Amino acid sequence: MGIDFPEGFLFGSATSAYQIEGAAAEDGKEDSIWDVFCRVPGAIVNGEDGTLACDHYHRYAEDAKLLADLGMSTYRFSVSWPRVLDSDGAVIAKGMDFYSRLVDELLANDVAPWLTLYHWDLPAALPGGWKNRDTAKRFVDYAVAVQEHLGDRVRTWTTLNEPWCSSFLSYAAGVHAPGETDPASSIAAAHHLLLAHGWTVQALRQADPTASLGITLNFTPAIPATRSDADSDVARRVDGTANRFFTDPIFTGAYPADVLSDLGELWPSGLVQDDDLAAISAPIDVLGVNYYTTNMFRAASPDEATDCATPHIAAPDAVQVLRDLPLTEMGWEVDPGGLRDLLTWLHTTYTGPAGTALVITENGAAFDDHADADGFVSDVDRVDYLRAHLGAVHEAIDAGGDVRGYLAWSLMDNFEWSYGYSKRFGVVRVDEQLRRIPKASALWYGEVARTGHVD
Ligand code: GBH
Repeated sequence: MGIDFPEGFLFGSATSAYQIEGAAAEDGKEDSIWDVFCRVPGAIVNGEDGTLACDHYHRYAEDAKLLADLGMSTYRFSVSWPRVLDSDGAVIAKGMDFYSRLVDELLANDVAPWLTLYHWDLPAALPGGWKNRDTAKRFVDYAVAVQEHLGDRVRTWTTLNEPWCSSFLSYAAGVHAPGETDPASSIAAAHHLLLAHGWTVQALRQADPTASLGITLNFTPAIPATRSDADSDVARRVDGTANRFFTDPIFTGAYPADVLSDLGELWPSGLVQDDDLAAISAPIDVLGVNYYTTNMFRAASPDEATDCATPHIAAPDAVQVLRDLPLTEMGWEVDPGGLRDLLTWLHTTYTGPAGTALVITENGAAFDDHADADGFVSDVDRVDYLRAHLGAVHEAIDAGGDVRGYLAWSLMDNFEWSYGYSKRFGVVRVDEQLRRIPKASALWYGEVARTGHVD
């Protein structure tokens, strides 16, 4: 009974710098846009921030051992750009050394380091942030500096985590740093992020042709509530800016025609220059897939008020329709079948033809955890979530998808962006004293990682 993953299938877990490190102003680290955003009254639940977080900056050795104890074969973490380069672009030796020690500690514990260069903590000092094309150039300098220091030991590199969040959620919906609400700016940010990705792939590839390079995208498949033209069209428009806005330029070298036409006048003139799309479509080895849920939409009736803070800039008339599915603490529907269909679509449409592998770089859930008298959390709901999604991954492999690994989000409870510490995604609990206490899900998932078997 149960299922077995192919030999060599990678199991691991993931975190990001701002969500776990703390030490926000230590050893010469400068502000990121998240340090600044957290100071805006009302931006974060309970006014919380990542100043201390899980104190991983000081507990990294313990955390590397924890990963090994749980049987993880790989660990995806991110580097904080303003921790390793100052506002003049010079290397901050102590900050860079932190990541060097972390990598050594992981390797000593037989855990392969998987490095994400950008998980949203842009240096606050960069003028205009991602609205400014120059930020993409600065990103390449940063990436090359990190490669010079860690490239002898880190074999797997992800340029960006979820550029949809760093553009549309950050510059149009205003719920992520820097908290702006201008649709045209969000399009500029998205293009400059893609450009930073493409130029970086070219630069890292040239310096080290043997490294594995990729990008991680968040996918929220959008499906229509009915077969009516209006509902199908609204789902198509959400899917266009949420998903195909990124996959099309990366794998086909062009923005999708329907998205360009939907965005029309919003698209800033002169944004895309000669050779940009050639750089953006530089071949990659791995497409990282972050999947949490699938959303069903219907079109609003003409006089119906919709949420004006929507990041779906081509679909202000989109209304989400909840299905009869269980919800996580985030209010996200649990839909593992959506992950199987997504992987199959990606393999067929984009990654298969390009010879690019798929890895689930994030999947997991927040639930209302309760610790017993010993501090132990028996999170059967999270075990069920992980089991169901691993089953969906296995189905996608059976259907011919080239899926090579699965990384659970997250290794430990951490700073959940605008939700502060109120939402817990960890398979390991972090208590008030910052002690790490594996939950039932960590013990269950560790067994899966060691055996490749899901019960
Ligand atoms: C990831 O973002 C991040 O990479 C990670 O840092 C974070 O901790 C983790 O997920 C958990 O949130 O918003 O109702 O329309 C995921 C961001 C989540 C954005 C799903 C789109 C769609 C559901 N995505 N969301 S909804």
